[in-house]
Amino acid sequence: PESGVVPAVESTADDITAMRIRGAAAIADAAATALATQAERSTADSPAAFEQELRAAAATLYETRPTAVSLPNALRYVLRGMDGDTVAALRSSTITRAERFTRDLAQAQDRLGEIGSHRLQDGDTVLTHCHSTDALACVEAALEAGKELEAIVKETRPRKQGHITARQLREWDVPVTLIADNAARRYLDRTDHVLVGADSIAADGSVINKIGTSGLAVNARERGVPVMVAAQTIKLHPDTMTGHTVEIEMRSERELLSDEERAAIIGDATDGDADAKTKPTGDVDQAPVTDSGLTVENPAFDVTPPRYVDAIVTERGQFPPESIVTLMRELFGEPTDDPWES
Ligand code: RUB
Repeated sequence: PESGVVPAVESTADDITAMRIRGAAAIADAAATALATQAERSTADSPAAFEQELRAAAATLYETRPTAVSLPNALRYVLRGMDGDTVAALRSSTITRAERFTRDLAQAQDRLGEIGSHRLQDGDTVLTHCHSTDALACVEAALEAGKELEAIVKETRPRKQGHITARQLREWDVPVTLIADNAARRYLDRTDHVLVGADSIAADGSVINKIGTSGLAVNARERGVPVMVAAQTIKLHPDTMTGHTVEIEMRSERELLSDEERAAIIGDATDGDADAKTKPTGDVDQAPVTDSGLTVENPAFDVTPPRYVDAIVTERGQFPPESIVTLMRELFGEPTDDPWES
Protein backbone atom coordinates (compact mmCIF):
# COMPACT_ATOMS: atom_id res chain seq x y z
CA PRO A 1 0.00 0.00 0.00
CA GLU A 2 0.88 3.67 -0.41
CA SER A 3 1.68 4.10 3.29
CA GLY A 4 4.43 1.46 3.01
CA VAL A 5 2.87 -0.50 5.89
CA VAL A 6 3.99 -4.11 5.42
CA PRO A 7 1.42 -6.96 5.22
CA ALA A 8 2.68 -8.49 8.48
CA VAL A 9 1.65 -5.35 10.35
CA GLU A 10 -1.78 -5.37 8.71
CA SER A 11 -2.20 -9.00 9.69
CA THR A 12 -1.19 -8.34 13.33
CA ALA A 13 -3.71 -5.50 13.38
CA ASP A 14 -6.39 -7.88 12.03
CA ASP A 15 -5.49 -10.48 14.68
CA ILE A 16 -5.90 -7.88 17.45
CA THR A 17 -9.21 -6.58 16.06
CA ALA A 18 -10.58 -10.12 15.73
CA MET A 19 -9.22 -11.01 19.19
CA ARG A 20 -7.06 -13.85 17.92
CA ILE A 21 -4.47 -11.87 19.87
CA ARG A 22 -6.12 -10.54 23.03
CA GLY A 23 -5.40 -9.43 26.58
CA ALA A 24 -3.62 -6.16 27.25
CA ALA A 25 -0.10 -7.55 27.65
CA ALA A 26 -0.30 -9.81 24.58
CA ILE A 27 -1.64 -6.93 22.48
CA ALA A 28 1.26 -4.69 23.54
CA ASP A 29 3.79 -7.42 22.85
CA ALA A 30 2.36 -8.14 19.39
CA ALA A 31 2.26 -4.43 18.51
CA ALA A 32 5.91 -3.86 19.47
CA THR A 33 6.93 -6.95 17.52
CA ALA A 34 4.95 -5.72 14.50
CA LEU A 35 6.83 -2.40 14.58
CA ALA A 36 10.11 -4.34 14.57
CA THR A 37 8.86 -6.28 11.54
CA GLN A 38 7.93 -3.02 9.83
CA ALA A 39 11.46 -1.72 10.48
CA GLU A 40 13.03 -4.95 9.22
CA ARG A 41 11.02 -5.13 6.00
CA SER A 42 10.75 -1.44 5.16
CA THR A 43 11.93 -0.52 1.66
CA ALA A 44 12.02 3.21 2.50
CA ASP A 45 14.84 5.01 0.66
CA SER A 46 15.21 7.96 3.04
CA PRO A 47 15.21 8.45 6.79
CA ALA A 48 12.12 10.65 6.51
CA ALA A 49 10.26 7.99 4.51
CA PHE A 50 11.27 5.33 7.03
CA GLU A 51 9.98 7.37 9.96
CA GLN A 52 6.76 8.08 8.10
CA GLU A 53 6.25 4.35 7.48
CA LEU A 54 6.82 3.52 11.13
CA ARG A 55 4.30 6.15 12.18
CA ALA A 56 1.77 4.78 9.68
CA ALA A 57 2.34 1.25 11.02
CA ALA A 58 1.82 2.53 14.58
CA ALA A 59 -1.40 4.27 13.54
CA THR A 60 -2.68 1.04 11.94
CA LEU A 61 -2.02 -0.88 15.15
CA TYR A 62 -3.42 1.91 17.33
CA GLU A 63 -6.77 1.83 15.52
CA THR A 64 -7.50 -1.81 16.43
CA ARG A 65 -8.94 -1.67 19.96
CA PRO A 66 -9.42 1.41 22.14
CA THR A 67 -9.39 0.36 25.80
CA ALA A 68 -6.08 -1.32 26.67
CA VAL A 69 -3.57 1.51 27.12
CA SER A 70 -0.72 -0.99 26.94
CA LEU A 71 -1.14 -0.70 23.16
CA PRO A 72 -0.41 3.04 22.75
CA ASN A 73 2.13 2.81 25.58
CA ALA A 74 4.00 0.13 23.61
CA LEU A 75 3.83 2.04 20.32
CA ARG A 76 5.05 5.23 21.98
CA TYR A 77 7.91 3.40 23.67
CA VAL A 78 9.17 1.81 20.45
CA LEU A 79 8.82 4.95 18.31
CA ARG A 80 10.69 7.03 20.88
CA GLY A 81 13.64 4.67 20.51
CA MET A 82 13.82 5.20 16.73
CA ASP A 83 17.05 7.10 16.37
CA GLY A 84 19.68 7.78 13.69
CA ASP A 85 20.58 9.72 10.52
CA THR A 86 20.38 6.83 8.07
CA VAL A 87 17.76 4.22 7.26
CA ALA A 88 20.12 1.52 8.54
CA ALA A 89 20.57 3.27 11.88
CA LEU A 90 16.85 3.94 12.24
CA ARG A 91 16.10 0.32 11.40
CA SER A 92 18.47 -1.15 13.93
CA SER A 93 17.54 1.27 16.73
CA THR A 94 13.84 0.52 16.23
CA ILE A 95 14.39 -3.23 16.25
CA THR A 96 16.60 -3.05 19.34
CA ARG A 97 14.02 -0.93 21.13
CA ALA A 98 11.16 -3.32 20.27
CA GLU A 99 13.19 -6.29 21.48
CA ARG A 100 13.91 -4.46 24.70
CA PHE A 101 10.21 -3.76 25.12
CA THR A 102 9.33 -7.44 24.81
CA ARG A 103 12.06 -8.46 27.23
CA ASP A 104 11.06 -5.82 29.79
CA LEU A 105 7.41 -6.83 29.51
CA ALA A 106 8.20 -10.43 30.38
CA GLN A 107 10.52 -9.40 33.21
CA ALA A 108 7.96 -6.98 34.64
CA GLN A 109 5.34 -9.71 34.63
CA ASP A 110 7.64 -12.11 36.49
CA ARG A 111 8.47 -9.45 39.06
CA LEU A 112 4.80 -8.52 39.47
CA GLY A 113 3.94 -12.19 39.96
CA GLU A 114 6.55 -12.51 42.64
CA ILE A 115 5.23 -9.42 44.47
CA GLY A 116 1.58 -10.42 44.10
CA SER A 117 2.22 -13.98 45.26
CA HIS A 118 2.91 -12.71 48.79
CA ARG A 119 -0.77 -11.86 49.16
CA LEU A 120 -1.73 -15.48 48.50
CA GLN A 121 -1.51 -17.90 51.42
CA ASP A 122 -1.19 -21.67 51.32
CA GLY A 123 -4.69 -23.14 50.96
CA ASP A 124 -6.31 -19.98 49.57
CA THR A 125 -9.02 -19.90 46.92
CA VAL A 126 -8.89 -17.19 44.26
CA LEU A 127 -11.83 -16.14 42.14
CA THR A 128 -10.91 -14.97 38.62
CA HIS A 129 -12.64 -13.03 35.89
CA CYS A 130 -11.62 -13.13 32.21
CA HIS A 131 -8.05 -14.20 31.37
CA SER A 132 -5.19 -12.07 32.61
CA THR A 133 -1.57 -13.10 32.27
CA ASP A 134 -0.61 -10.60 34.98
CA ALA A 135 -3.12 -12.13 37.40
CA LEU A 136 -1.98 -15.65 36.54
CA ALA A 137 1.66 -14.64 37.09
CA CYS A 138 0.77 -14.12 40.78
CA VAL A 139 -0.74 -17.60 40.97
CA GLU A 140 2.25 -19.13 39.21
CA ALA A 141 4.73 -17.49 41.59
CA ALA A 142 2.71 -18.65 44.62
CA LEU A 143 2.68 -22.21 43.28
CA GLU A 144 6.43 -22.03 42.67
CA ALA A 145 6.83 -20.99 46.30
CA GLY A 146 5.14 -24.27 47.24
CA LYS A 147 1.71 -22.89 48.14
CA GLU A 148 -1.40 -24.85 47.25
CA LEU A 149 -4.22 -22.84 45.74
CA GLU A 150 -7.69 -23.46 44.39
CA ALA A 151 -9.53 -21.39 41.82
CA ILE A 152 -13.09 -20.45 41.08
CA VAL A 153 -13.12 -19.32 37.47
CA LYS A 154 -15.86 -17.15 36.05
CA GLU A 155 -16.84 -18.16 32.54
CA THR A 156 -16.79 -14.51 31.37
CA ARG A 157 -19.47 -14.04 28.76
CA PRO A 158 -19.80 -13.37 25.96
CA ARG A 159 -16.41 -14.69 24.79
CA LYS A 160 -15.67 -17.14 27.60
CA GLN A 161 -12.06 -16.13 28.26
CA GLY A 162 -12.55 -18.00 31.56
CA HIS A 163 -11.90 -21.17 29.60
CA ILE A 164 -8.37 -19.94 28.80
CA THR A 165 -7.80 -19.24 32.50
CA ALA A 166 -9.17 -22.67 33.45
CA ARG A 167 -6.91 -24.42 30.94
CA GLN A 168 -3.82 -22.62 32.25
CA LEU A 169 -4.68 -23.35 35.87
CA ARG A 170 -5.31 -27.02 35.14
CA GLU A 171 -1.93 -27.19 33.39
CA TRP A 172 -0.47 -26.04 36.70
CA ASP A 173 -2.58 -28.66 38.47
CA VAL A 174 -4.70 -26.11 40.34
CA PRO A 175 -8.18 -27.47 41.18
CA VAL A 176 -10.66 -25.37 39.16
CA THR A 177 -14.37 -24.79 39.68
CA LEU A 178 -15.81 -23.16 36.56
CA ILE A 179 -18.95 -21.12 37.19
CA ALA A 180 -21.37 -18.99 35.17
CA ASP A 181 -20.85 -15.28 35.69
CA ASN A 182 -24.24 -15.04 37.38
CA ALA A 183 -23.14 -17.44 40.10
CA ALA A 184 -20.20 -15.37 41.31
CA ARG A 185 -21.78 -13.82 44.41
CA ARG A 186 -22.78 -17.22 45.74
CA TYR A 187 -19.15 -18.38 45.48
CA LEU A 188 -17.67 -15.38 47.25
CA ASP A 189 -18.38 -17.24 50.53
CA ARG A 190 -15.65 -19.69 49.49
CA THR A 191 -13.26 -17.07 48.11
CA ASP A 192 -10.19 -15.61 49.80
CA HIS A 193 -9.21 -13.19 47.01
CA VAL A 194 -10.82 -11.82 43.91
CA LEU A 195 -7.90 -11.69 41.48
CA VAL A 196 -8.21 -9.80 38.21
CA GLY A 197 -6.04 -7.98 35.67
CA ALA A 198 -6.53 -4.60 34.02
CA ASP A 199 -6.61 -3.07 30.55
CA SER A 200 -6.05 0.42 31.90
CA ILE A 201 -5.60 2.04 35.29
CA ALA A 202 -6.67 5.67 35.61
CA ALA A 203 -4.89 8.30 37.67
CA ASP A 204 -7.62 8.21 40.34
CA GLY A 205 -7.04 4.46 40.79
CA SER A 206 -10.08 3.33 38.79
CA VAL A 207 -9.55 -0.06 37.18
CA ILE A 208 -10.74 -0.63 33.63
CA ASN A 209 -11.07 -4.35 32.97
CA LYS A 210 -13.36 -6.91 31.33
CA ILE A 211 -17.07 -6.12 31.65
CA GLY A 212 -18.36 -7.60 34.90
CA THR A 213 -15.32 -6.71 36.98
CA SER A 214 -17.03 -3.76 38.68
CA GLY A 215 -20.09 -5.75 39.77
CA LEU A 216 -17.85 -8.49 41.05
CA ALA A 217 -15.79 -5.98 43.03
CA VAL A 218 -18.87 -4.39 44.60
CA ASN A 219 -20.15 -7.81 45.65
CA ALA A 220 -16.75 -8.76 46.99
CA ARG A 221 -16.64 -5.62 49.13
CA GLU A 222 -20.08 -6.43 50.48
CA ARG A 223 -18.85 -9.92 51.41
CA GLY A 224 -15.55 -8.67 52.82
CA VAL A 225 -13.45 -10.43 50.18
CA PRO A 226 -10.35 -8.45 49.13
CA VAL A 227 -9.98 -7.46 45.49
CA MET A 228 -6.50 -7.66 44.05
CA VAL A 229 -5.69 -6.17 40.65
CA ALA A 230 -2.52 -7.37 38.92
CA ALA A 231 -1.36 -4.78 36.41
CA GLN A 232 2.10 -3.97 35.11
CA THR A 233 2.93 -0.28 34.86
CA ILE A 234 2.31 -0.51 31.09
CA LYS A 235 -1.39 -0.56 32.05
CA LEU A 236 -1.18 2.89 33.65
CA HIS A 237 -3.01 5.38 31.45
CA PRO A 238 -0.97 8.62 31.11
CA ASP A 239 -3.80 10.68 29.55
CA THR A 240 -5.99 10.20 32.63
CA MET A 241 -3.55 12.40 34.55
CA THR A 242 -4.99 15.36 32.64
CA GLY A 243 -8.60 14.31 33.07
CA HIS A 244 -9.18 12.15 29.97
CA THR A 245 -11.51 9.22 30.45
CA VAL A 246 -10.77 5.78 29.05
CA GLU A 247 -12.78 4.76 26.02
CA ILE A 248 -14.85 1.65 26.59
CA GLU A 249 -14.88 -0.59 23.54
CA MET A 250 -18.33 -1.50 22.20
CA ARG A 251 -18.23 -4.79 20.32
CA SER A 252 -20.53 -6.35 17.76
CA GLU A 253 -24.00 -7.44 18.80
CA ARG A 254 -23.22 -10.73 17.06
CA GLU A 255 -21.19 -11.74 20.12
CA LEU A 256 -24.52 -11.79 21.99
CA LEU A 257 -27.07 -12.66 19.36
CA SER A 258 -27.01 -14.78 16.20
CA ASP A 259 -29.08 -13.74 13.18
CA GLU A 260 -31.56 -16.51 14.04
CA GLU A 261 -31.87 -15.39 17.65
CA ARG A 262 -32.35 -11.82 16.55
CA ALA A 263 -35.06 -12.84 14.11
CA ALA A 264 -36.78 -14.88 16.81
CA ILE A 265 -36.96 -11.83 19.08
CA ILE A 266 -38.17 -9.29 16.57
CA GLY A 267 -40.24 -11.75 14.53
CA ASP A 268 -38.63 -10.95 11.21
CA ALA A 269 -36.65 -13.72 9.54
CA THR A 270 -35.44 -11.42 6.75
CA ASP A 271 -33.64 -9.04 9.11
CA GLY A 272 -30.23 -10.62 8.99
CA ASP A 273 -27.92 -7.69 8.46
CA ALA A 274 -27.44 -6.78 12.10
CA ASP A 275 -24.07 -5.10 11.87
CA ALA A 276 -25.19 -2.68 9.18
CA LYS A 277 -27.83 -1.33 11.52
CA THR A 278 -25.72 -0.81 14.60
CA LYS A 279 -23.21 1.89 15.11
CA PRO A 280 -20.75 0.80 17.80
CA THR A 281 -19.53 3.77 19.79
CA GLY A 282 -17.40 4.35 22.83
CA ASP A 283 -20.19 6.38 24.39
CA VAL A 284 -22.61 4.12 26.23
CA ASP A 285 -25.30 6.82 26.30
CA GLN A 286 -25.40 6.87 22.52
CA ALA A 287 -27.42 3.75 21.81
CA PRO A 288 -26.85 1.94 18.49
CA VAL A 289 -29.44 2.93 15.91
CA THR A 290 -31.84 0.17 14.93
CA ASP A 291 -35.15 0.24 13.17
CA SER A 292 -36.53 -2.89 14.85
CA GLY A 293 -37.08 -1.47 18.33
CA LEU A 294 -34.46 -3.93 19.57
CA THR A 295 -31.17 -2.51 20.76
CA VAL A 296 -28.28 -4.78 21.63
CA GLU A 297 -25.32 -3.27 23.43
CA ASN A 298 -22.09 -5.10 24.08
CA PRO A 299 -19.56 -3.06 26.05
CA ALA A 300 -16.36 -5.08 26.49
CA PHE A 301 -15.05 -3.34 29.61
CA ASP A 302 -16.20 -1.48 32.69
CA VAL A 303 -14.76 0.86 35.31
CA THR A 304 -14.29 -0.25 38.90
CA PRO A 305 -14.01 2.75 41.25
CA PRO A 306 -10.93 2.74 43.48
CA ARG A 307 -12.93 2.26 46.70
CA TYR A 308 -13.72 -1.34 45.69
CA VAL A 309 -10.10 -2.26 45.04
CA ASP A 310 -7.77 -3.29 47.85
CA ALA A 311 -4.46 -3.34 46.02
CA ILE A 312 -2.97 -2.74 42.60
CA VAL A 313 0.02 -5.01 42.20
CA THR A 314 2.68 -3.79 39.75
CA GLU A 315 6.28 -4.75 39.08
CA ARG A 316 7.17 -1.64 41.11
CA GLY A 317 5.33 -2.81 44.22
CA GLN A 318 1.79 -2.87 45.57
CA PHE A 319 -0.29 0.28 45.80
CA PRO A 320 -3.59 1.24 47.31
CA PRO A 321 -5.47 2.50 44.22
CA GLU A 322 -5.64 6.06 45.56
CA SER A 323 -1.86 6.38 45.53
CA ILE A 324 -1.19 4.99 42.05
CA VAL A 325 -0.99 8.57 40.74
CA THR A 326 2.32 8.98 42.60
CA LEU A 327 3.82 6.17 40.55
CA MET A 328 2.30 7.62 37.37
CA ARG A 329 3.92 11.02 37.99
CA GLU A 330 7.25 9.33 38.56
CA LEU A 331 6.99 7.23 35.39
CA PHE A 332 5.41 9.65 32.92
CA GLY A 333 6.36 13.13 34.06
CA GLU A 334 4.59 15.71 31.92
CA PRO A 335 2.13 14.42 29.30
CA THR A 336 3.20 14.80 25.64
CA ASP A 337 1.70 14.19 22.19
CA ASP A 338 1.66 10.80 20.52
CA PRO A 339 4.43 10.56 17.91
CA TRP A 340 2.14 9.05 15.25
CA GLU A 341 -0.36 11.91 15.46
CA SER A 342 1.46 14.46 13.35
C1 RUB B 1 -8.89 -9.01 28.46
C2 RUB B 1 -8.95 -8.50 29.87
C3 RUB B 1 -7.80 -8.82 30.78
C4 RUB B 1 -6.77 -7.68 30.68
C5 RUB B 1 -5.46 -8.05 31.38
O1 RUB B 1 -9.95 -8.54 27.65
O2 RUB B 1 -9.87 -7.81 30.26
O3 RUB B 1 -8.21 -8.92 32.10
O4 RUB B 1 -6.48 -7.39 29.33
O5 RUB B 1 -4.82 -9.11 30.71
P1 RUB B 1 -10.04 -9.06 26.12
P2 RUB B 1 -3.23 -9.29 30.81
O6 RUB B 1 -10.16 -10.54 26.15
O7 RUB B 1 -11.27 -8.38 25.59
O8 RUB B 1 -8.79 -8.59 25.40
O9 RUB B 1 -2.93 -9.37 32.28
O10 RUB B 1 -2.93 -10.58 30.10
O11 RUB B 1 -2.60 -8.10 30.18
